[in-house]
Amino acid sequence: MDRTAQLTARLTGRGIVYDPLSTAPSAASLHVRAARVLAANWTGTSTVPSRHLYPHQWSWDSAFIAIGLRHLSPLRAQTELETLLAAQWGDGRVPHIVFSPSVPLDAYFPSPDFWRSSTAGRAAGAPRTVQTSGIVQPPVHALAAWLVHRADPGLSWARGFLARVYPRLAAWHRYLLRRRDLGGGGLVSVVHPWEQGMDNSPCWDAPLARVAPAPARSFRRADLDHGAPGDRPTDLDYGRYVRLAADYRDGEYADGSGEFIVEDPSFNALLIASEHALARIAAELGTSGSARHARAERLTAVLVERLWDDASGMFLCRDLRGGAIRERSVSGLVPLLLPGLPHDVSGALLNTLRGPHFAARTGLVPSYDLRGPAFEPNRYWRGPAWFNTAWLVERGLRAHGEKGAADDLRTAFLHAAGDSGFAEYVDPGTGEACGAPGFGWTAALTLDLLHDTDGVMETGEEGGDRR
Ligand code: 9WN
Repeated sequence: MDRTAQLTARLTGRGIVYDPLSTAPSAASLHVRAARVLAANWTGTSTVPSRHLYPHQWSWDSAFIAIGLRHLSPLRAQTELETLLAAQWGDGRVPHIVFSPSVPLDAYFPSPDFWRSSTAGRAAGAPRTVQTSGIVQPPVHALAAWLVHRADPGLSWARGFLARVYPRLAAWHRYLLRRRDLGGGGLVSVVHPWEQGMDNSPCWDAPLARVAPAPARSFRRADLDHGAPGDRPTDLDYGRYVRLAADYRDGEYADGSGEFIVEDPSFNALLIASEHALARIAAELGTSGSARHARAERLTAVLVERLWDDASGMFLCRDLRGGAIRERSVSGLVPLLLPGLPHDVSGALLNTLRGPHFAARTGLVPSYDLRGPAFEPNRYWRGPAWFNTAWLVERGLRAHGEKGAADDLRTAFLHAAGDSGFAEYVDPGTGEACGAPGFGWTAALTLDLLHDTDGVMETGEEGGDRR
């Protein structure tokens, strides 16, 4: 056997798909380098997104990280999710940050003394022994739990993993569906831009404009100690984030009265995908998942009814205090993940992805409309390409049988991730690294795309579009 054949056999044996004609040694070295990032960011019970910029556990980061970790260590992947879920509040919410007590207070702002979860969150059932934030992030967790279980069912059964996480995941979805349907139309609302995860997207400019910023002298940003100001949100946006979070805290984290209430396509699509996953978990545990699958199908129909926009060929956000939001962001493409979309909707989404607003030179997906008035290639969620959203779109393309486009996006992802040193995000035109290096989900999802090339997300009951 020659060297190439030996390498191919070795990688194939480890579940890495290796194409000797294109990316010869890079698949192996990418795997090793990505694993090193995850080892460096591992705290013993969870993984930080970045040692310096984000030194605690973040909710949707942990879900994406677990999806990648399952290829390295299913035990670590299970532990990652269990650590997060252990910080769940009594009302079912899974907090967006679980603070590490060993990290100095001034390492990240807003810190535990800002959120005051164990006092201000008492009525909502915040845990007493661990400090958390009081807002949430997108519900990718049931999807992650299902994929982690499937990576090593033997270990999962032996540890009772699914039986332990299922009630917590069910309570999490219940919180969202019952307490966060603030528009009364069936979809879940976010009450802070950090909840949606794409913090300073131009989609929030109009709803945020109504919010009086907290005075600049009332807080100190820690992010600028580690990130370039040109890559990060502006001080004005930060002041508004702080005001919204402080108001929510001062209202004891009760839902419904805040100034920022938005229905977002990506957040809801991830809930739907996770509800399908929860149905599969239920079935695996011996109870019927069909009611959950049916609910996920109903939610898909509501998502289309409330947020689909024919004119732009994608989903748009809805500001419940102000009306339609016309900005196009990658959030409106994420529902491609759902196999149960009407055929004309998925077809239009595919066209939009290939069209002038989202077809970037690197082959990645920009976070915001390349032709939009607010586009900035380096600033956080106002244009740069992020790896979690690329992964979601890649899985969506596969779910809709678009193998060629999915393969191209996968190749672009792996090149950009490796070349950028697993950056937090990159310029969508040049691939230039931005934000934090050695970023958790970039490394984890690199591993996932190296190992899981057929992308079986199992996000529907049987899969396939509705005609
Ligand atoms: C606020 C951790 C998080 C991600 C978010 C990303 C960024 C935090 C920040 O980092 O948000 O939650 O301080 O900017 O926008 O998606 O989960 O990686």
